[in-house]
Amino acid sequence: MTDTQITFTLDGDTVTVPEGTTIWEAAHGRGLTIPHLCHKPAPGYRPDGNCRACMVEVAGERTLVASCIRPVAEGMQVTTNNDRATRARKMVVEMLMADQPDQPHDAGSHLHDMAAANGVTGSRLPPKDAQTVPLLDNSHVAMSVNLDACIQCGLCVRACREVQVNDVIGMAGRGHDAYPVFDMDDPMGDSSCVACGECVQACPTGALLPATVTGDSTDFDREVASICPFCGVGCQVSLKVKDDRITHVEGLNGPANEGRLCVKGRFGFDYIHHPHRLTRPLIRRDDAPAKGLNVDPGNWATHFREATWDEALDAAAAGLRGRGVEVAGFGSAKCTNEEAYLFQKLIRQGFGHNNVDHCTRLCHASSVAALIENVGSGAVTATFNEIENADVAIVIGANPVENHPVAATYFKQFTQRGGKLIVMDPRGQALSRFATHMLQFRPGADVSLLNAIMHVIVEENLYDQQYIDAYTENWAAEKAHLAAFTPEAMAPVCGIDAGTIRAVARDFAGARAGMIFWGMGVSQHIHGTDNSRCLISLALMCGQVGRPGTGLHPLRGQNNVQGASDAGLIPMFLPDYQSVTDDTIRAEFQAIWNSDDWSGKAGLTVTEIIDAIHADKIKAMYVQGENPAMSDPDVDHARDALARLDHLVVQDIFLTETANYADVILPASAFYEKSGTVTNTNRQVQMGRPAVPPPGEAREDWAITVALAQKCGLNWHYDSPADVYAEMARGMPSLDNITWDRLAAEGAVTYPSLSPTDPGQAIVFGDGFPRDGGRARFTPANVVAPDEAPDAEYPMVLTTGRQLEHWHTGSMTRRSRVLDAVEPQANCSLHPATLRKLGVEPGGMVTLTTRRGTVQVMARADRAVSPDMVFLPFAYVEAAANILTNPVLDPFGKIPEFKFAAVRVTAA
Ligand SMILES: Nc1nc2c(c(=O)[nH]1)N[C@H]1C(S)=C(S)[C@@H](COP(=O)(O)OP(=O)(O)OC[C@H]3O[C@@H](n4cnc5c(=O)[nH]c(N)nc54)[C@H](O)[C@@H]3O)O[C@H]1N2
Ligand SMILES: Nc1nc2c(c(=O)[nH]1)N[C@H]1C(S)=C(S)[C@@H](COP(=O)(O)OP(=O)(O)OC[C@H]3O[C@@H](n4cnc5c(=O)[nH]c(N)nc54)[C@H](O)[C@@H]3O)O[C@H]1N2
Ligand SMILES: [Mo]
Repeated sequence: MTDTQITFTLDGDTVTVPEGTTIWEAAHGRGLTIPHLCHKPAPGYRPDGNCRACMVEVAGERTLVASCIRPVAEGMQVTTNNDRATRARKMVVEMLMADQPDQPHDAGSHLHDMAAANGVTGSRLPPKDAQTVPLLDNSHVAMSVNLDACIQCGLCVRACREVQVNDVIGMAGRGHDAYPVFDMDDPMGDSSCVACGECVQACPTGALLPATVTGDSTDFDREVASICPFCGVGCQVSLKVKDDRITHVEGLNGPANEGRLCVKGRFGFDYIHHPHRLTRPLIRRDDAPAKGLNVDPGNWATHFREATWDEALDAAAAGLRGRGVEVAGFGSAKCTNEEAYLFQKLIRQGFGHNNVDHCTRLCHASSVAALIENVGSGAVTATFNEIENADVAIVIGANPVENHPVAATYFKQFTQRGGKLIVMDPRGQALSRFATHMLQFRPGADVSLLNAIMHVIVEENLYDQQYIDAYTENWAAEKAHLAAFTPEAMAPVCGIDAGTIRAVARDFAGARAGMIFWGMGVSQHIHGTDNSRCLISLALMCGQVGRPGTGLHPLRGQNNVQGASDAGLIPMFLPDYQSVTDDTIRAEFQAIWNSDDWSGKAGLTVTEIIDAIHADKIKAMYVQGENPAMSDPDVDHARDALARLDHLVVQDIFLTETANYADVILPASAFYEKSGTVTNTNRQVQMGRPAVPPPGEAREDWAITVALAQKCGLNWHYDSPADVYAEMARGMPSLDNITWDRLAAEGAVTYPSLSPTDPGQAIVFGDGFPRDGGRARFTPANVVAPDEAPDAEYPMVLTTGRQLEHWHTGSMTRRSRVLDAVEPQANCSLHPATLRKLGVEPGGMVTLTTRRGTVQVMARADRAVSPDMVFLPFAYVEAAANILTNPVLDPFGKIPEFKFAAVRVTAA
């Protein structure tokens, strides 16, 4: 669309709209309902003009025109409401209705709405002949296929092919007999469908429906707009609620997701209704068995007894109050900004020190360390959606198709438009087939590969001298450092040939606009900070920061890990990464909190806290919405620490592995049961709203923390999350211009926002960096080998990570009906040749042994995994990956090396 305005007449009224607007859009904008079936006004579905349900009359034209594809023209006279146009539209709708089943699958479908709006009740036309294709297919756990309601509009094909770029659905047959098929006409449940449900959301008739909808998708009591509680993409969702239960979910047009969702967001919501939900506070029984991983979450009465809130809070506080440095806290990236803020404030103000951390330590801590060091800010420099304006993008150590699936749809669309995608991962992955270059290099060899790429950029003079001069420092040192890293010297180290390294260097440096996305494969190493330093240097030397289509984007993991970090849930930082060691800054927070001073020494990190428990320095803990008994490295060591504590308070929605060790368990509300703000990977602060009440006596996390603080002797008073937000924003310049009321009204604002009406800056640092002198820095990095080299005893490499359907420690997703049905069993992946050597059939059991421990797990054959590696997801308690992982830390980010351990694999 352009700035040029067009004036025309619509049903006699003079209307002015931007050039390029269609008649349908102009009419829609004025509240007129013209039927439309082949497109959706939500983004992503351009009109096709094929359904003819939107015909209108244009003066001077012989035939009626399809309003959805006809742009308005200056002076055009459009009539939508005369007899001829109305009759034509009604006829189309009537013909479609004639073929609909007598018992509609979805009486609330868009087609039925359109029929009602056009006064079509029955149809005078004969129904079409009996179908030759199988009409009903309930082979999928999440969706039903009802082809007797299909009108061949093709929206499902476009949903699958163009929006999600999955290419599972196609059309078979011709004309009136066309019908959608999955893969090679397989039952949907047997096809390669990943169950994003985009087709269901697009289908206008109920031919494709969520399995939970039977009869009428509008049969709900209310719709609530909120944010998906799973990953850092932060998709906006519409929750449909009946009898205080969520029945189904649709994507809303949020800034990050534009209507799209993935399988977890669309079908994984029902964990909140699981019978294992904690509904009353629990206190460990005096006669309980010794602490250990021995509680059945559905039958805990031998270990715990129910208590009133007052009794439980008294018990929780009794073990914490007055114990100062013996106390530590793990807050939650699954909770809201307000909840994270209160949690760190409680530890600091209540116990006088900074021993408070959360899962960011296990996640992007090293990336953040490198970003703060060299760019001056730990957040992304551009939203992932900016890939729309890029011509080259690197995805390194990240598997977004499974872990940020909605972001991945934008990455795939970028390649369809001709964007060059460079994937760097020791394991093949779903983005590989979209990649211009797929570099399947040696695990842990990132620095050698990246330095070699940068060496070529220097050698061939492909760097951006003007940008370097204007915006950076320490270039001379970086340039000199890179001289030794020739592609020829690095090829044997990283396993990628020199020619490919040169080609990749040329493609990235030659880009008009390039972006770099990275994940856990980069950060979870003892050299994680060095890995990120290289990525930052690579972007800087090519001037690929601060413009449309450029940027550094560590894909943040948890729904609110960005926000929890921003809110100060970090041992060295107060809110907004302001140093706890700075007396002036602490004084500012003392004023805001009306508090005494507390320690000016950085606190202990997640794994340091576990070690301090073993050293008897920390004796009591408050753990909110985090499951360290599964997520920490060398988890037997972590579990022993939890058992050793003399007081553990766990606040969760389920009786997790961590809660097995608790003295007091406080039942919290799940995300869809509370209000509060969360901040996604794009720096978009978004409003979460409660859809259903918490079960039983469960309470919102913020309210529990406030009550506990009061019992610990703090004079706290907050009536609502809005109160907390107002206080939090006082100490956080990043939230300038972003008030609670504004978020409530607008749903999302990106920080920084430069004025009360600025939607926020999608791209930052176009005119310098928030460091002294305004310049970003090059920090040279050397090759450091992974801590544990494979040897004769442990000859292979263990790498751990994630799968699409499961969330981390499984507490939520293994309690979701659909997700658990799709991926029910603990599994690992091995190359088929390795399985053959072991004499194990795919699906058979293997034993994995490292220096820390042993697990037995089912093995899948997967050619994406190289023959000397095994990939193990960490969601399954019965084969917990972290029994095996190496707890050794990166010295800067203090992140463990989850991505590399020497392992022995044997047939079980
Ligand atoms: N379905 C699902 N989605 C999630 C999560 C979940 O649990 N489940 N968790 C969320 C969270 S908190 C996070 S942090 C993100 C994580 O998202 P990702 O970063 O995508 O997560 P991982 O699967 O741990 O690892 C990513 C990739 O790193 C590769 N890798 C392994 N070793 C190396 C190496 O040495 N170098 C390089 N360059 N790559 C390597 C692996 O092969 C893998 O493909 O996902 C978020 N989204
Ligand atoms: N081997 C291995 N280990 C890893 C990783 C890896 O790649 N490999 N990745 C690491 C990374 S990146 C991360 S981020 C961590 C994640 O580690 P954790 O954060 O410990 O994992 P989650 O399972 O997400 O734990 C979240 C907890 O919050 C609870 N919860 C959910 N919603 C709410 C709520 O509204 N209120 C409260 N109070 N509780 C709630 C859930 O039930 C769950 O117990 O794991 C790390 N561990
Ligand atoms: Mo994470």
